[in-house]
Amino acid sequence: KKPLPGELDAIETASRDEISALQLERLKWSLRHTYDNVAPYREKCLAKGVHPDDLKTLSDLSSFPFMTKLDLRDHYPFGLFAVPRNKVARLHASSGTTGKSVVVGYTQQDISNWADLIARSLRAAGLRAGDMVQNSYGYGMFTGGLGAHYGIERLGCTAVPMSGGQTEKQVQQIMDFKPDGIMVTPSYSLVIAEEFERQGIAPEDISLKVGVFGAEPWGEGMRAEIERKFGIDAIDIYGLTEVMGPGVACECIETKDGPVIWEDHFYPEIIDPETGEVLPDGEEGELVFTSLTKEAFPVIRYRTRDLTRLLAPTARSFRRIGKITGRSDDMLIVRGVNVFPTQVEEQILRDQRLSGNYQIHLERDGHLDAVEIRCELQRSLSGKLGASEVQQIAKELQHHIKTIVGISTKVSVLDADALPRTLTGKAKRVFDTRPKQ
Ligand code: ADP
Ligand code: K
Repeated sequence: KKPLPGELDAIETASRDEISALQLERLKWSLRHTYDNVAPYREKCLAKGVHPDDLKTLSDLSSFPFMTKLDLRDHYPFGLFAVPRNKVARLHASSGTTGKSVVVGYTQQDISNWADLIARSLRAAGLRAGDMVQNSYGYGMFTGGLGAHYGIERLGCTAVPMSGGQTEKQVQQIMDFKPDGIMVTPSYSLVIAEEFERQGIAPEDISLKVGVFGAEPWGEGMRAEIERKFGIDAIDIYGLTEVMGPGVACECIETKDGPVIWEDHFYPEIIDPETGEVLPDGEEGELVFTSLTKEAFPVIRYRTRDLTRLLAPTARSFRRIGKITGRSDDMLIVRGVNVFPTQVEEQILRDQRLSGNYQIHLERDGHLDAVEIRCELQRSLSGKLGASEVQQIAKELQHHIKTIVGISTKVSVLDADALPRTLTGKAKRVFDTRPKQ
């Protein structure tokens, strides 16, 4: 399991001084590249009176402006790209705070670096060239499927581009092809495990040795359950679309003590989400990333909204992140898919037959997240529609949420005024009773 000498990239075991020197050199390049080529970020710097030449040490970064999801929305779709569109080899997208998604781009070099980092992540997870990996992350605009795919191939493994869903086929392929590894969201892996159980297949008869799980928070309890049900080592991989996709950080099989940040490509900071001030390592706050090598879509001090801590190096020379304990915005993660309540609201407000009042209820149904949307008829229609007409409204809303927001929901259309109103303050919209990780 432990990597042999020469198997790792030299920088993974370099001294802190070597890492800092490389980071500073790359940070200067990245800041300059962004300032010169991304007008909206340059304007932010000018407004704050800072210039890339002011950066002499890594900690000088703290005087530079943040980037947020709002910046991505305001400059949708390509306004923050640092290279001409014809140099962009690929686009991916993730949820934005409203109907418009967040769009990111990669040059050929970016795609290649990403493949290297997924390959490094898989190696940290204990996989090696020649192994077979079933990739059960969703293919498409999500970064999970294709991002993982290129890394599997880069390590020299056999890629099985299964994508998500079709649980029986997932199981059949694992039994027929005998892959060594699987990449999938932790919650969906338990659905696959259940199908193995249903078919009476014991963990020792499953070929898998390692699973690499991410896209949603999961805890040690879930790790133990996954490891027991598959008879594997379960490894945590972390990432986000805006910064690259999966593979920004990944756990090492020898320690399993939190994802190691690939600090030669991403410079992390933890800030107080209220004041924006940088906090010392070990303190809990919001994770912020600056890309050090990205060409098409560089990010400077991108606020992830993920709450966690920076931990000291263990299995590698890079620092680790602790478990993600929550978020400093209202983004929900439903079966690995990011969802903002405002996206759901937008779909409700589009339908003139509905009042704008609604609730989103989330619970865990078996291993998976279940979402119910409760909304109300307009007063003028309440009591005047037949059951089938009300059913039709629910069906249409469910369809719009599925196709535009990307999640399956149960929609309940209630009579006018069925949902409580708050007379003071903000209405409580989200009722999340899922077990906390
Ligand atoms: P991905 O497909 O890698 O999940 P997204 O951009 O769709 O990328 O979602 C990124 C968000 O998902 C992160 O900001 C974080 O909230 C959550 N996330 C991703 N990986 C993990 C993980 N291993 N543990 C906890 N949360 C995670
Ligand atoms: K996610």
